[in-house]
Amino acid sequence: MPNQNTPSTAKPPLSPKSRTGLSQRIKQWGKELGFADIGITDTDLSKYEADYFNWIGQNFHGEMEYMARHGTKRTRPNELEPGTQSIISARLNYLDLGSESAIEQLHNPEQAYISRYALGKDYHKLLRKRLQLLAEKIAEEVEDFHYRAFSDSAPVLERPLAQKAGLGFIGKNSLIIHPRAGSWFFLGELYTNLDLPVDAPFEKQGCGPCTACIQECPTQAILNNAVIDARRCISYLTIELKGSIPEELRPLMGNRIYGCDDCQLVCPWNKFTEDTEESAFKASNPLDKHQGNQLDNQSLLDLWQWDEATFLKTLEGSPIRRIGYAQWTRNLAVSLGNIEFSQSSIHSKELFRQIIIALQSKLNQINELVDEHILWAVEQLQSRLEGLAMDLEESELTRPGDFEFEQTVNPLIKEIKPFIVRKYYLPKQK
Ligand code: B12
Ligand code: SF4
Ligand code: SF4
Repeated sequence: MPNQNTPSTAKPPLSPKSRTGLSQRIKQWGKELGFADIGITDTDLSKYEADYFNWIGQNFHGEMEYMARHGTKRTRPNELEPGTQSIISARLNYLDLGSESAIEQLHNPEQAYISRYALGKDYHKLLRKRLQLLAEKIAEEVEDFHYRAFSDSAPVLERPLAQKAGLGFIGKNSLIIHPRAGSWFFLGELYTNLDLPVDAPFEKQGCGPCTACIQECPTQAILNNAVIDARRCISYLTIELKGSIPEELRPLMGNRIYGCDDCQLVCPWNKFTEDTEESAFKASNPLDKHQGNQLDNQSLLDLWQWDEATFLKTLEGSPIRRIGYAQWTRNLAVSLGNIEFSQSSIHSKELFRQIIIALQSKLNQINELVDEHILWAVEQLQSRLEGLAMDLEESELTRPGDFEFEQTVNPLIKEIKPFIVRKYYLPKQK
């Protein structure tokens, strides 16, 4: 295991008593460094190994080839870092309770919905740096301390490790949930060569009879045993999938252009969500200092106007930049194609036309993949325009007292996803 630190002076090996004292101090230091919680566990993930390979075997990882690439390194920490004895698992809150209401954005088809974890700066480096600071504290006390810090950056089974370290239970949405803090946090780990006392795993599964996330998932990606078919998950479709988004799933994505939060928004445990203390994760964190853009309140059409230079400059430091301009444009095209208006038909017709012109202005500019999604979006809007024209004709024929047309509208139409999230659980905004 590479030693990422350089201990200065020689110190005697730790006694059992001082190991317990050290683990308590690690937790204290973790809190001082801003982690919401720290737990310690060993390297035995045998209980989860079969589940993991069943998931891969069913191809639920889709095109995330890196999920299958590392053999048993993910489920056997010593194969990733020989000499690992204890794993320190940490969680860091990211939800900015001061940001624009997620539900209002989701319910407004003209607005762009960006997953709450991506409203501020990229978490990967931030978490690893913070873990490194924790490791440096440990190194001041322990001779021959070896470690490696991870956060979504290597073949590590982060959720099972967090559950074993007592940070929360694995919900039916597959996320780690703490009954007093919900699920809006990132996970990170220190693999260490220390033999520390382990914490009790979080044994109680807290979902009970609730199935809200399974029912509300717009694409029905959650199988009822806490297993996600990533190929259907909007997070995968918008971030991980590089190619063409399956046509049958496009209408279900609604206005979600980067990631998806529905299975957290509907989770009752999230009424206990803690506000993030990290300024880097605040939506008000100006990603581009010159423009002060906030990603929690942007319209699809405004984002569509960005050229590649604006995309790269504005999203400096944001995780969104990783998907690149072409994929960003692909996602926006799908959401523009999903727009439905509730205003008067004449108003809608005008807006549809504007959007079609905006979409067509980017044809033949980026690549064939983007063009294919633009053409799909234009087709959707055109067919809706034709529908509106028919509605207009029908309403001209409708005389006062003639409600026949209204009555034949399917009452379930109001329940059609993707814009409807029936209930959600977040603490009141500050
Ligand atoms: C691949 C991946 C994805 C994929 C696949 C999701 C998935 N559920 O597997 C996609 C792109 C869809 C995705 C989406 C999201 N992700 Co993601 N993702 C990962 C990643 C890189 C690997 C996860 C993995 O190993 N999946 C494979 C499955 C099989 O493993 P697993 O879900 O952990 O399942 C094991 C256990 O749940 C267990 N298990 C389940 N039920 C039971 C029951 C029993 C009895 C037992 C014994 C075991 C057991 O067995 C499984 C196999 O070992 C991790 C980072 C990491 N390295 O771990 C982040 C991670 C899981 N993602 C994270 C986040 C935040 C998200 C999103 C919320 C982002 C967003 N807003 O768009 C969504 C949420 C979607 C969802 N409901 O999962 C966070 C989760 C934090 C948390 N509180 O749990 C992580 C940990 C990243 C981080 N460092 O913070 N993600
Ligand atoms: S992130 Fe969205 S699409 Fe993915 S499982 Fe959760 S609700 Fe479903
Ligand atoms: S929404 Fe309900 S079923 Fe889903 S994770 Fe939360 S408590 Fe569990």
